[in-house]
Amino acid sequence: MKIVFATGNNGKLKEVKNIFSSIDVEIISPTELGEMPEIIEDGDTFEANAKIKAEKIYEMYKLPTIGDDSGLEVKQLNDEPGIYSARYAGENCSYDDNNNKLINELKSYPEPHAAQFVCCAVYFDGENYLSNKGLLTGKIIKTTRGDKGFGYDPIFVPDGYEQTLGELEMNEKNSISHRGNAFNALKNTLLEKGLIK
Ligand code: ITT
Repeated sequence: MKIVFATGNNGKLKEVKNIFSSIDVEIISPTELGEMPEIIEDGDTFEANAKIKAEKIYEMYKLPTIGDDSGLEVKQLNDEPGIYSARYAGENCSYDDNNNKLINELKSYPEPHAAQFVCCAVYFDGENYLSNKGLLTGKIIKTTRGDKGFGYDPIFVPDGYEQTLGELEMNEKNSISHRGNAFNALKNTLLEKGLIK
């Protein structure tokens, strides 16, 4: 069976394909089906935005769909950038732009810079609505390390680790990450409810 993953982010897509690779479910992106439309994410929570993505793509392809909205909350910055993580340094900014802006913003605060990643995964198939949230706590460091993963991974060190997420293999990141936690819980609920096998 196929589940559409309503994302245009290739880093997320690889991770979620990996999470579902152990069972007989094919995770497919809107781009692989035809096109990924522009989606206005005007919700004020991670769940609201994940729901907007899942419903919009379900309406396009009429296949069971999962949306993911995620981001980084930095304690000393009152949980910013939060739901605005993708465009923290402005429209069309790069991951490097975001990382540099965050490192600069944190210069005037004492270390450690506690932070957490949040991911909300929402499943919608026209009838069933399921939602799961996952967290990963850690700290932001002053220089980038590692070229695996995406986004803020090179400047985020998970609690209990020396390496950044950018230095971890995908399997290891998925075993502890906000996305791994949210999607593994969602996968288990879908299995329990018999919505996937
Ligand atoms: P889609 O909406 O198409 O899924 P997006 O990148 O715009 O892609 P979000 O709106 O959920 O997705 O923004 C999430 C941003 O938060 C993402 O672009 C990264 O900057 C950051 N982020 C989320 N999860 C991350 C992770 O596992 N590692 C590093 N950065 C992450």
